Amino acid sequence: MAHRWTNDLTIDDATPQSVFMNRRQILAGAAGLGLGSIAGPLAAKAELEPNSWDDITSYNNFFEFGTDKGDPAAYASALTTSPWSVTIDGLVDRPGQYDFSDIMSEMTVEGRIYRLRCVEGWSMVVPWNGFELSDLLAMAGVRDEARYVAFETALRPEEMRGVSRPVIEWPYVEGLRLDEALHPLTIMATGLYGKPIPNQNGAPLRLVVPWKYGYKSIKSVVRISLVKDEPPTSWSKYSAREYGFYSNVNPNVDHPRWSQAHERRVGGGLFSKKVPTLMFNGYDQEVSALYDGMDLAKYH
Ligand SMILES: Nc1nc2c(c(=O)[nH]1)N[C@H]1C(S)=C(S)[C@@H](COP(=O)(O)O)O[C@H]1N2
Ligand SMILES: [Mo]
Repeated sequence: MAHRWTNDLTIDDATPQSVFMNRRQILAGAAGLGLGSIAGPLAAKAELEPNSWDDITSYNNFFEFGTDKGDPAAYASALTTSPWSVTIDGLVDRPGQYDFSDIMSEMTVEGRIYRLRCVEGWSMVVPWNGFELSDLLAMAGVRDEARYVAFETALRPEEMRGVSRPVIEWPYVEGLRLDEALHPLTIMATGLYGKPIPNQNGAPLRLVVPWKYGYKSIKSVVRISLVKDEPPTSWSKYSAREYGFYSNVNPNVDHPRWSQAHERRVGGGLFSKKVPTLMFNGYDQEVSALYDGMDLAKYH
């Protein structure tokens, strides 16, 4: 619990972020009074208009089920998501295989409306339900030596028709620096529009890191490991020059093969508009302090 606030965020009292922080503290207090978990809508940015359920659940990247945008919606129903457990291991006090329903009984699920910016140049606004990753990590007890968090997606060839092809090296793996993982914007999503998250979006739980390109937000997580060194990630293994470990959304650092200055908002119809991509996907105020003094072109 205590480590949630160690990020050195400089927050002006009038920012939406501080309202959000206060809300969190109120929720934490309510939980302390034995009121259990409280579900409530929470828009990190009130002006965001979410994409429709249909947009969010029919235009997906989940390569374990194929590389076409419609493949996950067509084939991810084959994934058995109950029972489900997440192994939390490495540099933690309480390593183990945590049952998904046991996790849910301990976590406070909230609504978070976040932008999602895919490295391919499209974007959506998604009303997730989920809990803060920091709460899950606190459950396992992060040891002082831990510096990074590694994540792994399930690998089930009998249920995942896409993994017979070596699109990337399976299983899909991702990673965050520990302070990024503990940041209050970083969640494990378990729902969408107040309903359980559909398989194509990463059921039963997937990471969401809204200031990074979408591929960091790894789906259908079965393992979370606290480690000392920067872990390998699927897309860096595929091409480190194109997909770095950090992968922060940055309109000033182009992909070697295309510009990242603009994005196409999915769901805008035939003439969907291109809009400027925002630094850290619009979460600049909340997260830029994490990267103070870092060359963001080098650590892309
Ligand atoms: N395991 C796994 N996680 C994944 C992917 C994937 O192919 N496999 N695709 C990523 C990419 S590229 C994006 S843009 C987002 C898409 O999330 P969505 O389909 O819920 O919009 O999931 C990410 N997480
Ligand atoms: Mo993506």
